Amino acid sequence: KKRKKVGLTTKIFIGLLLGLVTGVVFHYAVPAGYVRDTVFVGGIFKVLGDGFLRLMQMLVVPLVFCSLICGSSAIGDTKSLGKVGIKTLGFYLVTTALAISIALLVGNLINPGVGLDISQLEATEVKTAESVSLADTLLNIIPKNPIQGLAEGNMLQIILFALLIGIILAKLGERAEVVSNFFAQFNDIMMEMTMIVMKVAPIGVFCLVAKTFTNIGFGAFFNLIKYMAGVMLALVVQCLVVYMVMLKIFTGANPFRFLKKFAPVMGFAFSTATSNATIPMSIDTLSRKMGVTKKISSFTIPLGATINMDGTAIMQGVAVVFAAQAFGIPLGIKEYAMVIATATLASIGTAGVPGVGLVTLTMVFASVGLPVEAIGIIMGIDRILDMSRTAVNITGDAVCTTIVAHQDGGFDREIFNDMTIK
Ligand code: DAS
Repeated sequence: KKRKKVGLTTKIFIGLLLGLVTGVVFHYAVPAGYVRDTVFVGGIFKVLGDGFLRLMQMLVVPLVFCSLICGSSAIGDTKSLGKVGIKTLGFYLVTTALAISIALLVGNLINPGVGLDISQLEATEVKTAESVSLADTLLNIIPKNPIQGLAEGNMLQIILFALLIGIILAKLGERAEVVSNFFAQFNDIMMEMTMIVMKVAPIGVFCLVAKTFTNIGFGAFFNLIKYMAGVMLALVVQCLVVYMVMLKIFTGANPFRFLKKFAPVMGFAFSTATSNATIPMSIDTLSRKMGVTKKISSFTIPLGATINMDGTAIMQGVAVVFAAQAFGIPLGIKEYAMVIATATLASIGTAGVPGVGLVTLTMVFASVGLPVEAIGIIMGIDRILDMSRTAVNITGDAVCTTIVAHQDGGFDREIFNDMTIK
Protein backbone atom coordinates (compact mmCIF):
# COMPACT_ATOMS: atom_id res chain seq x y z
CA LYS A 1 0.00 0.00 0.00
CA LYS A 2 1.55 3.29 -1.05
CA ARG A 3 2.36 5.18 2.15
CA LYS A 4 0.61 8.55 2.03
CA LYS A 5 3.29 11.19 1.50
CA VAL A 6 3.55 13.37 4.59
CA GLY A 7 2.87 16.94 3.45
CA LEU A 8 5.31 19.79 3.99
CA THR A 9 2.90 21.46 6.41
CA THR A 10 2.78 18.36 8.58
CA LYS A 11 6.56 18.08 8.51
CA ILE A 12 6.88 21.71 9.56
CA PHE A 13 4.40 21.18 12.40
CA ILE A 14 6.48 18.18 13.51
CA GLY A 15 9.67 20.25 13.27
CA LEU A 16 8.02 22.96 15.33
CA LEU A 17 6.79 20.61 18.05
CA LEU A 18 10.06 18.66 18.22
CA GLY A 19 11.98 21.94 18.34
CA LEU A 20 9.79 23.16 21.18
CA VAL A 21 10.20 19.92 23.17
CA THR A 22 13.96 19.78 22.49
CA GLY A 23 14.44 23.41 23.48
CA VAL A 24 12.49 23.09 26.70
CA VAL A 25 14.27 19.84 27.65
CA PHE A 26 17.65 21.44 26.94
CA HIS A 27 16.71 24.57 28.88
CA TYR A 28 15.49 22.80 32.01
CA ALA A 29 17.30 19.45 31.97
CA VAL A 30 20.69 20.00 30.34
CA PRO A 31 23.13 22.16 32.31
CA ALA A 32 24.62 25.11 30.45
CA GLY A 33 28.02 24.12 29.12
CA TYR A 34 30.10 23.05 26.15
CA VAL A 35 27.73 20.40 24.82
CA ARG A 36 24.53 22.37 25.12
CA ASP A 37 25.77 25.83 24.22
CA THR A 38 28.65 25.23 21.82
CA VAL A 39 27.83 21.94 20.13
CA PHE A 40 24.09 22.48 19.90
CA VAL A 41 22.91 26.05 20.36
CA GLY A 42 26.02 27.71 18.93
CA GLY A 43 26.73 24.84 16.54
CA ILE A 44 24.11 22.63 14.94
CA PHE A 45 21.06 24.76 15.75
CA LYS A 46 22.76 28.00 14.76
CA VAL A 47 24.22 26.76 11.50
CA LEU A 48 21.07 24.96 10.29
CA GLY A 49 18.63 27.50 11.75
CA ASP A 50 20.35 30.68 10.69
CA GLY A 51 21.34 28.93 7.46
CA PHE A 52 17.64 28.48 6.68
CA LEU A 53 16.99 32.11 7.60
CA ARG A 54 19.76 33.19 5.19
CA LEU A 55 18.33 30.99 2.43
CA MET A 56 15.00 32.80 2.87
CA GLN A 57 16.75 36.18 2.79
CA MET A 58 18.65 35.14 -0.34
CA LEU A 59 15.31 35.00 -2.16
CA VAL A 60 14.09 38.49 -1.31
CA VAL A 61 15.78 40.71 -3.90
CA PRO A 62 15.45 38.54 -7.03
CA LEU A 63 11.96 37.27 -6.08
CA VAL A 64 10.53 40.72 -5.37
CA PHE A 65 12.30 42.27 -8.39
CA CYS A 66 11.00 39.68 -10.87
CA SER A 67 7.49 39.20 -9.44
CA LEU A 68 6.99 42.96 -9.39
CA ILE A 69 8.21 43.38 -12.99
CA CYS A 70 5.77 40.66 -14.03
CA GLY A 71 2.96 42.09 -11.89
CA SER A 72 3.44 45.66 -13.10
CA SER A 73 3.83 44.69 -16.77
CA ALA A 74 0.48 42.93 -16.38
CA ILE A 75 -0.99 46.23 -15.16
CA GLY A 76 0.78 48.22 -17.92
CA ASP A 77 -0.58 45.71 -20.43
CA THR A 78 -4.13 46.50 -19.64
CA LYS A 79 -4.64 49.94 -21.13
CA SER A 80 -7.82 48.33 -22.40
CA LEU A 81 -8.74 47.49 -18.83
CA GLY A 82 -7.41 50.89 -17.70
CA LYS A 83 -10.45 51.92 -15.68
CA VAL A 84 -10.80 48.44 -14.17
CA GLY A 85 -7.06 48.26 -13.55
CA ILE A 86 -6.88 51.57 -11.73
CA LYS A 87 -10.01 50.78 -9.67
CA THR A 88 -8.65 47.34 -8.78
CA LEU A 89 -5.32 48.86 -7.77
CA GLY A 90 -7.15 51.41 -5.65
CA PHE A 91 -9.17 48.76 -3.79
CA TYR A 92 -6.08 46.59 -3.31
CA LEU A 93 -4.00 49.38 -1.83
CA VAL A 94 -6.82 50.61 0.43
CA THR A 95 -7.54 47.12 1.82
CA THR A 96 -3.81 46.56 2.45
CA ALA A 97 -3.37 49.87 4.25
CA LEU A 98 -6.52 49.08 6.30
CA ALA A 99 -5.12 45.63 7.10
CA ILE A 100 -1.84 46.97 8.45
CA SER A 101 -3.61 49.64 10.48
CA ILE A 102 -5.81 46.96 12.08
CA ALA A 103 -2.70 44.88 12.74
CA LEU A 104 -0.85 47.75 14.42
CA LEU A 105 -3.96 48.53 16.51
CA VAL A 106 -4.40 44.89 17.60
CA GLY A 107 -0.65 44.62 18.26
CA ASN A 108 -0.78 47.60 20.59
CA LEU A 109 -3.85 46.21 22.34
CA ILE A 110 -2.42 42.70 22.92
CA ASN A 111 1.24 43.78 23.43
CA PRO A 112 2.72 40.40 22.40
CA GLY A 113 6.34 41.42 22.89
CA VAL A 114 6.02 43.01 26.32
CA GLY A 115 7.95 41.14 29.01
CA LEU A 116 9.92 39.10 26.50
CA ASP A 117 13.48 40.31 27.00
CA ILE A 118 15.20 38.50 24.14
CA SER A 119 18.11 40.94 24.05
CA GLN A 120 19.82 38.59 26.54
CA LEU A 121 19.07 35.77 24.10
CA GLU A 122 21.32 36.95 21.31
CA ALA A 123 24.15 39.33 22.12
CA THR A 124 23.10 41.27 19.06
CA GLU A 125 23.66 44.94 18.48
CA VAL A 126 20.15 46.36 18.48
CA LYS A 127 20.13 48.73 15.52
CA THR A 128 17.94 51.68 16.43
CA ALA A 129 16.09 53.26 13.52
CA GLU A 130 18.42 56.01 12.33
CA SER A 131 16.27 59.12 12.23
CA VAL A 132 15.91 60.14 8.58
CA SER A 133 13.82 63.14 7.57
CA LEU A 134 10.65 62.41 5.59
CA ALA A 135 12.09 64.33 2.61
CA ASP A 136 15.19 62.12 2.62
CA THR A 137 13.00 59.04 3.08
CA LEU A 138 11.03 59.94 -0.04
CA LEU A 139 14.17 60.90 -1.98
CA ASN A 140 15.81 57.65 -0.92
CA ILE A 141 13.10 55.72 -2.80
CA ILE A 142 14.69 56.98 -6.04
CA PRO A 143 17.88 55.00 -6.70
CA LYS A 144 20.86 57.05 -7.86
CA ASN A 145 22.26 53.73 -9.04
CA PRO A 146 19.63 50.98 -9.38
CA ILE A 147 22.26 48.23 -9.56
CA GLN A 148 23.62 49.43 -6.22
CA GLY A 149 20.04 49.49 -4.91
CA LEU A 150 19.69 45.85 -5.94
CA ALA A 151 23.10 44.94 -4.52
CA GLU A 152 22.32 46.61 -1.18
CA GLY A 153 18.81 45.14 -1.09
CA ASN A 154 17.30 48.61 -0.80
CA MET A 155 13.77 47.32 -1.30
CA LEU A 156 11.94 50.61 -1.89
CA GLN A 157 14.43 51.48 -4.65
CA ILE A 158 14.11 47.97 -6.09
CA ILE A 159 10.30 48.22 -6.07
CA LEU A 160 10.30 51.60 -7.85
CA PHE A 161 12.82 50.42 -10.47
CA ALA A 162 10.88 47.17 -11.04
CA LEU A 163 7.56 49.03 -11.38
CA LEU A 164 9.09 51.31 -14.04
CA ILE A 165 10.62 48.39 -15.94
CA GLY A 166 7.32 46.49 -15.91
CA ILE A 167 5.23 49.38 -17.17
CA ILE A 168 7.77 50.17 -19.93
CA LEU A 169 7.92 46.49 -20.93
CA ALA A 170 4.16 46.56 -21.38
CA LYS A 171 4.43 49.76 -23.44
CA LEU A 172 7.16 48.32 -25.70
CA GLY A 173 5.16 45.12 -26.26
CA GLU A 174 6.85 42.63 -28.58
CA ARG A 175 9.78 45.01 -29.12
CA ALA A 176 10.94 43.89 -25.68
CA GLU A 177 9.53 40.37 -25.89
CA VAL A 178 12.87 38.74 -25.10
CA VAL A 179 13.31 40.82 -21.94
CA SER A 180 9.71 40.21 -20.88
CA ASN A 181 10.18 36.49 -21.33
CA PHE A 182 13.47 36.65 -19.46
CA PHE A 183 11.86 38.19 -16.39
CA ALA A 184 8.84 35.89 -16.60
CA GLN A 185 11.15 32.88 -16.71
CA PHE A 186 13.38 34.24 -13.98
CA ASN A 187 10.26 34.78 -11.89
CA ASP A 188 9.41 31.12 -12.37
CA ILE A 189 12.95 30.23 -11.28
CA MET A 190 12.61 32.30 -8.14
CA MET A 191 9.21 30.78 -7.29
CA GLU A 192 10.68 27.32 -7.81
CA MET A 193 13.65 28.26 -5.64
CA THR A 194 11.27 29.45 -2.92
CA MET A 195 9.49 26.10 -3.00
CA ILE A 196 12.85 24.31 -2.76
CA VAL A 197 13.97 26.45 0.18
CA MET A 198 10.65 25.76 1.86
CA LYS A 199 11.40 22.03 1.59
CA VAL A 200 14.15 22.42 4.17
CA ALA A 201 11.80 24.47 6.34
CA PRO A 202 11.10 21.56 8.74
CA ILE A 203 14.81 21.30 9.62
CA GLY A 204 15.24 25.06 9.74
CA VAL A 205 12.16 25.50 11.91
CA PHE A 206 13.26 22.68 14.25
CA CYS A 207 16.67 24.30 14.79
CA LEU A 208 15.37 27.86 15.14
CA VAL A 209 12.71 26.84 17.65
CA ALA A 210 15.10 24.54 19.54
CA LYS A 211 17.72 27.31 19.75
CA THR A 212 15.11 29.81 20.94
CA PHE A 213 13.59 27.60 23.61
CA THR A 214 16.96 26.29 24.80
CA ASN A 215 17.86 29.88 25.56
CA ILE A 216 14.63 31.17 26.97
CA GLY A 217 12.61 28.14 28.05
CA PHE A 218 8.92 28.76 28.40
CA GLY A 219 9.49 32.44 28.91
CA ALA A 220 8.98 33.12 25.21
CA PHE A 221 6.08 30.70 24.88
CA PHE A 222 3.34 32.95 26.16
CA ASN A 223 4.57 35.87 24.12
CA LEU A 224 4.42 33.71 21.00
CA ILE A 225 0.89 32.62 21.87
CA LYS A 226 -0.07 36.29 22.28
CA TYR A 227 1.64 37.09 18.96
CA MET A 228 -0.30 34.35 17.17
CA ALA A 229 -3.55 35.41 18.82
CA GLY A 230 -2.94 38.99 17.67
CA VAL A 231 -2.34 37.95 14.07
CA MET A 232 -5.36 35.60 14.02
CA LEU A 233 -7.63 38.26 15.55
CA ALA A 234 -6.57 40.86 12.98
CA LEU A 235 -7.03 38.32 10.15
CA VAL A 236 -10.56 37.51 11.32
CA VAL A 237 -11.47 41.21 11.57
CA GLN A 238 -10.09 41.86 8.08
CA CYS A 239 -11.85 38.86 6.54
CA LEU A 240 -15.22 38.85 8.27
CA VAL A 241 -15.66 42.57 8.95
CA VAL A 242 -13.68 44.70 6.47
CA TYR A 243 -14.21 42.53 3.39
CA MET A 244 -17.84 41.65 4.15
CA VAL A 245 -18.81 45.27 4.89
CA MET A 246 -17.13 46.37 1.62
CA LEU A 247 -18.95 43.64 -0.30
CA LYS A 248 -22.30 44.64 1.19
CA ILE A 249 -21.76 48.37 0.65
CA PHE A 250 -20.40 48.21 -2.90
CA THR A 251 -22.46 45.33 -4.33
CA GLY A 252 -25.36 44.67 -1.91
CA ALA A 253 -24.49 40.94 -2.15
CA ASN A 254 -25.16 38.72 0.88
CA PRO A 255 -21.80 38.23 2.67
CA PHE A 256 -22.79 34.86 4.19
CA ARG A 257 -23.66 33.55 0.73
CA PHE A 258 -20.30 34.80 -0.55
CA LEU A 259 -18.39 33.03 2.24
CA LYS A 260 -20.38 29.80 1.84
CA LYS A 261 -19.66 29.67 -1.90
CA PHE A 262 -16.02 30.79 -1.57
CA ALA A 263 -15.17 28.62 1.47
CA PRO A 264 -13.63 25.74 -0.56
CA VAL A 265 -11.19 28.18 -2.19
CA MET A 266 -10.23 29.56 1.22
CA GLY A 267 -9.69 25.99 2.44
CA PHE A 268 -7.44 25.22 -0.51
CA ALA A 269 -5.39 28.40 0.08
CA PHE A 270 -5.12 27.49 3.79
CA SER A 271 -3.84 23.99 3.07
CA THR A 272 -1.32 25.06 0.43
CA ALA A 273 -0.31 28.44 1.93
CA THR A 274 0.11 29.54 -1.68
CA SER A 275 -1.95 32.28 -3.35
CA ASN A 276 -0.47 31.43 -6.75
CA ALA A 277 -1.66 27.82 -6.59
CA THR A 278 -5.14 29.06 -5.70
CA ILE A 279 -5.52 31.35 -8.74
CA PRO A 280 -7.19 28.82 -11.09
CA MET A 281 -9.65 27.61 -8.43
CA SER A 282 -10.52 31.16 -7.42
CA ILE A 283 -11.25 32.29 -11.01
CA ASP A 284 -13.34 29.16 -11.70
CA THR A 285 -15.35 29.42 -8.47
CA LEU A 286 -16.00 33.14 -8.91
CA SER A 287 -17.29 32.60 -12.44
CA ARG A 288 -19.14 29.26 -12.18
CA LYS A 289 -20.65 29.57 -8.67
CA MET A 290 -20.73 33.32 -8.08
CA GLY A 291 -21.40 34.89 -11.49
CA VAL A 292 -18.25 37.02 -11.64
CA THR A 293 -17.08 37.41 -15.24
CA LYS A 294 -13.73 35.85 -16.18
CA LYS A 295 -12.95 38.87 -18.37
CA ILE A 296 -12.15 40.72 -15.16
CA SER A 297 -11.16 37.95 -12.72
CA SER A 298 -8.57 36.51 -15.12
CA PHE A 299 -6.69 39.81 -14.72
CA THR A 300 -7.52 40.89 -11.18
CA ILE A 301 -7.02 37.50 -9.44
CA PRO A 302 -3.46 36.83 -10.69
CA LEU A 303 -2.65 40.50 -10.12
CA GLY A 304 -4.03 40.25 -6.58
CA ALA A 305 -2.01 37.11 -5.90
CA THR A 306 1.07 39.15 -6.72
CA ILE A 307 0.40 42.63 -5.42
CA ASN A 308 -2.44 42.33 -2.88
CA MET A 309 -1.56 40.43 0.29
CA ASP A 310 -3.57 41.87 3.14
CA GLY A 311 -3.08 38.81 5.36
CA THR A 312 0.66 39.08 4.92
CA ALA A 313 0.61 42.78 5.74
CA ILE A 314 -1.34 41.93 8.91
CA MET A 315 1.30 39.43 10.04
CA GLN A 316 4.00 41.99 9.31
CA GLY A 317 2.23 44.71 11.27
CA VAL A 318 1.84 42.55 14.37
CA ALA A 319 5.40 41.19 13.99
CA VAL A 320 6.79 44.74 13.99
CA VAL A 321 4.97 45.54 17.25
CA PHE A 322 6.12 42.21 18.75
CA ALA A 323 9.79 42.78 17.86
CA ALA A 324 9.82 46.45 18.86
CA GLN A 325 8.36 45.57 22.28
CA ALA A 326 10.67 42.57 22.73
CA PHE A 327 13.79 44.58 21.88
CA GLY A 328 12.53 47.67 23.68
CA ILE A 329 12.73 49.83 20.56
CA PRO A 330 10.20 52.67 20.71
CA LEU A 331 8.18 53.19 17.52
CA GLY A 332 6.68 56.62 16.89
CA ILE A 333 4.10 57.78 14.34
CA LYS A 334 6.85 58.19 11.71
CA GLU A 335 8.01 54.60 12.20
CA TYR A 336 4.44 53.34 11.99
CA ALA A 337 3.90 55.34 8.78
CA MET A 338 7.13 53.80 7.45
CA VAL A 339 5.88 50.32 8.36
CA ILE A 340 2.52 50.93 6.62
CA ALA A 341 4.30 52.20 3.48
CA THR A 342 6.95 49.46 3.46
CA ALA A 343 4.58 46.61 4.26
CA THR A 344 2.12 47.84 1.59
CA LEU A 345 4.94 48.07 -0.93
CA ALA A 346 6.35 44.75 0.32
CA SER A 347 2.98 43.07 -0.23
CA ILE A 348 3.06 44.43 -3.81
CA GLY A 349 6.44 42.81 -4.41
CA THR A 350 5.66 39.49 -2.72
CA ALA A 351 4.71 36.63 -5.02
CA GLY A 352 2.08 34.25 -3.63
CA VAL A 353 4.22 31.31 -2.61
CA PRO A 354 4.70 29.79 0.87
CA GLY A 355 6.65 31.77 3.40
CA VAL A 356 7.43 34.84 1.30
CA GLY A 357 5.68 37.02 3.85
CA LEU A 358 8.45 36.11 6.25
CA VAL A 359 11.05 36.76 3.58
CA THR A 360 9.89 40.32 2.98
CA LEU A 361 9.39 40.82 6.72
CA THR A 362 13.18 41.25 6.90
CA MET A 363 12.79 44.34 4.70
CA VAL A 364 9.96 45.78 6.79
CA PHE A 365 12.10 45.30 9.92
CA ALA A 366 15.09 46.94 8.22
CA SER A 367 12.95 49.96 7.27
CA VAL A 368 12.43 50.76 10.95
CA GLY A 369 15.77 49.48 12.24
CA LEU A 370 14.40 46.35 13.96
CA PRO A 371 16.95 43.51 14.32
CA VAL A 372 16.27 40.62 11.96
CA GLU A 373 17.10 38.17 14.80
CA ALA A 374 13.56 38.68 16.09
CA ILE A 375 12.31 36.88 12.99
CA GLY A 376 14.04 33.69 14.16
CA ILE A 377 11.73 33.68 17.17
CA ILE A 378 8.48 33.93 15.24
CA MET A 379 9.63 31.87 12.25
CA GLY A 380 8.95 28.62 14.07
CA ILE A 381 5.22 29.20 14.30
CA ASP A 382 4.96 31.10 11.03
CA ARG A 383 3.61 28.24 8.94
CA ILE A 384 0.31 28.16 10.86
CA LEU A 385 -0.02 31.90 10.33
CA ASP A 386 1.09 31.59 6.69
CA MET A 387 -1.80 29.23 5.95
CA SER A 388 -4.30 31.53 7.67
CA ARG A 389 -3.03 34.73 6.09
CA THR A 390 -2.94 33.16 2.61
CA ALA A 391 -6.65 32.35 2.95
CA VAL A 392 -7.22 36.02 3.80
CA ASN A 393 -4.98 37.19 0.93
CA ILE A 394 -7.03 35.41 -1.71
CA THR A 395 -10.37 36.35 -0.11
CA GLY A 396 -9.40 40.02 -0.36
CA ASP A 397 -8.56 39.53 -4.04
CA ALA A 398 -11.94 37.85 -4.65
CA VAL A 399 -13.96 40.53 -2.82
CA CYS A 400 -12.26 43.38 -4.70
CA THR A 401 -12.72 41.46 -7.96
CA THR A 402 -16.44 41.01 -7.26
CA ILE A 403 -16.85 44.72 -6.50
CA VAL A 404 -14.98 45.83 -9.64
CA ALA A 405 -16.88 43.28 -11.76
CA HIS A 406 -20.18 44.53 -10.31
CA GLN A 407 -19.31 48.12 -11.22
CA ASP A 408 -18.32 46.97 -14.70
CA GLY A 409 -21.60 45.06 -15.19
CA GLY A 410 -19.88 41.67 -14.90
CA PHE A 411 -21.57 40.28 -11.75
CA ASP A 412 -24.54 37.94 -12.47
CA ARG A 413 -26.83 37.90 -9.41
CA GLU A 414 -28.90 34.97 -10.76
CA ILE A 415 -25.85 32.73 -10.53
CA PHE A 416 -24.65 34.28 -7.25
CA ASN A 417 -28.05 33.73 -5.55
CA ASP A 418 -28.50 30.19 -6.89
CA MET A 419 -27.34 28.04 -3.95
CA THR A 420 -27.92 24.80 -5.85
CA ILE A 421 -24.79 25.26 -8.00
CA LYS A 422 -22.09 23.01 -6.57
N1 DAS B 1 2.02 32.33 1.50
C1 DAS B 1 1.89 33.66 0.91
C2 DAS B 1 0.75 33.61 -0.11
O1 DAS B 1 0.73 32.67 -0.87
C3 DAS B 1 1.61 34.70 1.93
C4 DAS B 1 2.77 34.87 2.85
O2 DAS B 1 3.78 34.13 2.80
O3 DAS B 1 2.68 35.78 3.68
O4 DAS B 1 -0.08 34.54 -0.13
